[in-house]
Amino acid sequence: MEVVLDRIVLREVRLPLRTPFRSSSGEVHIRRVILLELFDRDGATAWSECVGLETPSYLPETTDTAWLALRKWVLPAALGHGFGAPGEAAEVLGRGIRGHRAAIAAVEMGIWTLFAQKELRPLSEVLGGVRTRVAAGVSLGFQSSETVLRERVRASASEGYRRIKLKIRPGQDISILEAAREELGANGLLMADANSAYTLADLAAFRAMDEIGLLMIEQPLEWDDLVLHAELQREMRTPICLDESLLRLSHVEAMVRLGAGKIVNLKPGRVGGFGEAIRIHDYCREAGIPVWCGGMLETGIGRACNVALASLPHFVLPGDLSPSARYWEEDIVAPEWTMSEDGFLAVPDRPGLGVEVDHERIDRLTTRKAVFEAGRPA
Ligand code: OSB
Ligand code: MG
Repeated sequence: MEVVLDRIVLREVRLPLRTPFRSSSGEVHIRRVILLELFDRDGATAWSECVGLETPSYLPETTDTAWLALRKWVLPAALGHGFGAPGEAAEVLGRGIRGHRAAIAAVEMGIWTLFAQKELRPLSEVLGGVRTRVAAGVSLGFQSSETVLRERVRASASEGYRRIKLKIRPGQDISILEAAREELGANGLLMADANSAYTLADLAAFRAMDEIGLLMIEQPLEWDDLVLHAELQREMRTPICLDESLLRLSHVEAMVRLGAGKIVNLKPGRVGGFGEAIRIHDYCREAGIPVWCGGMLETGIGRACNVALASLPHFVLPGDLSPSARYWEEDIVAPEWTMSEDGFLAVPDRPGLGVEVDHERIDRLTTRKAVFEAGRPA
């Protein structure tokens, strides 16, 4: 089996979130997403999604920088190349490129999906997945009041979510976490994500959080730090989980060596694609580091990729994997992603992504489009 891409279509679509998502790294009202359509020489096609956000408030890469990196460097490396196996893609696409992991990942993940499509196998199976369903958690942004937050926490628990994550920042942390703990009871899985809003000077707040019985605290300190996280972890019982600081396997290895964290939030789009995500998964399994699948407010296309990845054996904690209706009035895939009453998303057992992509709706949502072909300068 070989994949040779002879055409890739880039589209930018704008999809309004049902409710704005507020974190310490800003607000998202409308998701500006790059979608890719990959065409194999033999006629097979696959869709993929780039996770870059509109602003560089989470990581440096954005929708616009990803478009540029795709057009100038990643697509020229991808088009016309003969891929003998999907595991070869990351090296070929990323050669000579520092950073731009989301741009690289978008094509890399599309190539895995294309292999799955051509082999008539579910993407999850091609990745090495073993689960038929994956546990869902919800990531709740800042709410207008503590009353509203309590309602959201209660509603999320009764919808079935198996873990609740609250965004926090200095001044909006202890009280909302205590409120959520009260709503969930002592045994409910509760965690916090700071998106780098704190420094080591906030030790008093961390000490107070240590009393709330959090499953973990995600990325409390700088987005590119490991050393200070190691200092903080020595001061806290609550496990630190890293997100922004982990852009490839070597960062995860450094986290473990330094003691900078005990849990990994794994997003394939953040680490350059499925190949690197699988290497991190395998390393963490060996090292005894729990892994869970993070989210980037994906459409149904990126969600299919996350669900497939989360079916691997060492995804041992619920992911940020909510159903379509938590984000969108209407998703761009059919069937939409739904969650069972006990908080699971089913892993599709159909070939490729396992969901149908709504081309017409995507065309209506498209704000820019560009076609790239092998052997033709862009
Ligand atoms: O820090 O995990 C994060 C969304 C966008 C960017 C970064 C993050 C998030 C979330 C939302 O927490 C997770 C989701 O997709 O539901
Ligand atoms: Mg995070």
